[in-house]
Amino acid sequence: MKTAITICLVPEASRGPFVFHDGLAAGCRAAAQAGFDAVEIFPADAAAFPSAELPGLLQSEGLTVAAVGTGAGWVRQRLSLADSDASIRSQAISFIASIIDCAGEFGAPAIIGSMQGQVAAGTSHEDADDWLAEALATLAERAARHGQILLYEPLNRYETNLFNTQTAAARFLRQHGLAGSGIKLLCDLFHMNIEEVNLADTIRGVGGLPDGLIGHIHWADSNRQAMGLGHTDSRAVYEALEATGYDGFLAAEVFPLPTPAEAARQTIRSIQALADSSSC
Ligand code: LER
Ligand code: MN
Repeated sequence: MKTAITICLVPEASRGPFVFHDGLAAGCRAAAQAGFDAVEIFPADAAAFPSAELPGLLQSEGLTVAAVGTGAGWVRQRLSLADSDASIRSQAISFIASIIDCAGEFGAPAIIGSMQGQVAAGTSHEDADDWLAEALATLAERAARHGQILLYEPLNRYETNLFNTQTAAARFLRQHGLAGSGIKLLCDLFHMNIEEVNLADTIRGVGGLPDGLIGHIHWADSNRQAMGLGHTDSRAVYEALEATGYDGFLAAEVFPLPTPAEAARQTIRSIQALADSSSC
């Protein structure tokens, strides 16, 4: 498995669960210094995506891009894929599509987390599911043009009422014929700690056969700090991921606590210890 760490480029999300908030160059330097393979970038929008600056930084620091977040469309513009207003849904799709294009240039997938939105009052769950499914199909097609998957991230109950568990999200993807369409699940261990009965069992369930739906991991402890600073059984999670054959990223989407550098070092330590003692 490969390691990644988050860089937030959005001032409005300065208190969000991202490790580095001091710009792209400083974030890449710190990521490389801590020993990460890749960065996960949270841009304000496609226009602000650092397409010009990024290649040089990746090359000089020996990094790749693991994934690109789209949540700023929700944070800054309140756009979402499940909005009952079709024109908002369409703006949300365009917002994400243009980020998919930016991410695709760097060989990375985009993440749909907060941008999925919620079932609004007065809207049926069924309608919201259909809107979300339609949007995901369109966006997966866009991602496929770049040879990329699209990452769909179930969130905890305080952030969405669409799908809170990985199993419910997997069922939704399968029911809408999306499971084989290049859409994969992002398993954020923080959200899962709130919602799942057992993290490892869930991972084995959605990541194993028949469709191997896990595409990315947000490697966060139970309190959304770096792994090892909360009470998640990281070994059980890691072994479950290995059992499914997962070889993607473990990306630290965590608070920069006690400091960004220490959260980065702790994340690397947590993964290294598991990798060193792994039988594979
Ligand atoms: C939000 O809580 C989250 O986990 C992000 O990855 C979604 O954009
Ligand atoms: Mn997440």
